[in-house]
Amino acid sequence: MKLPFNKISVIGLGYIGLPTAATLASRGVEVVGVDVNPKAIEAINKGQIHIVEPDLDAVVHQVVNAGKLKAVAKPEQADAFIIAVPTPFKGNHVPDLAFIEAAAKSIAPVLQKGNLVILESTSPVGTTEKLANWLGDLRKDLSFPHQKGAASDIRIAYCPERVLPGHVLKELVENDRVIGGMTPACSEKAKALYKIFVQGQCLETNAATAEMCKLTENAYRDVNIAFANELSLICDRLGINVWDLISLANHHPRVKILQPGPGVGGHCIAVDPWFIVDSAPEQARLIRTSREVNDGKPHHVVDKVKAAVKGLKDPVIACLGLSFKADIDDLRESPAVDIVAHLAKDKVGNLLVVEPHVDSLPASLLGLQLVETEEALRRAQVVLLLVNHRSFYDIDRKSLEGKKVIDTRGVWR
Ligand code: SAJ
Repeated sequence: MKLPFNKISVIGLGYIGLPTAATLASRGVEVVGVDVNPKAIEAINKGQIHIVEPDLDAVVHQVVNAGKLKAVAKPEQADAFIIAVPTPFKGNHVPDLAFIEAAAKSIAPVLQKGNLVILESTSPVGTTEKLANWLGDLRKDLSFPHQKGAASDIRIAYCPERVLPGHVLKELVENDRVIGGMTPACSEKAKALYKIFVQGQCLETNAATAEMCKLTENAYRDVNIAFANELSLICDRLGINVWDLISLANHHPRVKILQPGPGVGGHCIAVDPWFIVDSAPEQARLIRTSREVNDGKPHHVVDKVKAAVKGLKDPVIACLGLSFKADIDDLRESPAVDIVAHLAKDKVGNLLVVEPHVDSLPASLLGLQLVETEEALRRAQVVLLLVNHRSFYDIDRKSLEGKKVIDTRGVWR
């Protein structure tokens, strides 16, 4: 089968870029990955990976050995460019587009007539238009969709990723994809690219709707988690078991409440809703409040621990779980880490930390003890469960007897 693109360049080889590059390469396309991190380049060119994602190492190993994927520091000519760089926010929750701008500057010199440029990074509405403008300013010899519409030399589209960390390789292929071309011709070309590996539907729309769609998906989840977290605060006040309550309410055929927790972590759900708030601050009231409710939850947990240790002499506290969600080893942007760090800073007892998925503690928890579950439970008077790892469900309830238990995930409800 002849592929519609012979050579594709992926800018940014992180949690999205590397799996995308490897998947494209596994379909026979020549893929050049570009990254600013020399360690990432070195690892990938050896057929290894620098991030944690199940099964990705085997695919990268195979495509690098087959000569289909290589990593470089500076972009070279290609038929299509996929930009998958981070979009963090600055102080005051304002989105920072510096990485996208740097990516645009790096590909501008190698762009050729007929090229397709796709932005995948989570972005505020209007970013694809900005990207087109940055490229247009640097390459006056080429025409872009915002200048020439369907007749443009370069096609540009916004196509967000929506894969769940831990299931990336499967979801990249199976999930439906939103394709937001700056013109219908741009969408058509981008769709041809995704059809190389996507089995789900490729749904065409415009760039602004596609940008908003990505933000909406994560804001929807954040608002729904905030509802559950707010319920947990109300139930604490009223002396009701929130887990039983939600389970009962969810028997209603049209009610599906999510689960409360110690707060919302990860790199997406706690960030993306702010991009909507920044774009429409007066209208995005519910979205902003949900962020505040979810960001407030770790403080509520810290207060509960402080109340639990009152009156105890030299209290020992077992903190179970550090990752931002269950059964992964990713500790970044984790409310569990923040809670333990806060307890340590305020010197709330002797903290024993349990995290079965890591061998060492992150920098913010240096000085604390990382121990096995059994030891922590044996020594502690207070047990604080922060992550619903599968192994914690197996804990013998007898080992909790006589201890004060704060279960933020409903594992022992
Ligand atoms: N959480 C709860 N209660 C719940 C569900 C989740 O407290 O009922 C917490 C988790 O513990 C975690 C946080 O929310 O701290 C986020 O976890 P998650 O599993 O909801 O989502 P992520 O961040 O791993 O991935 C999300 C996904 N988006 C949606 O489900 C709408 C994923 O599909 C996106 O691709 C990803 O963000 C992204 O890259 O944007």
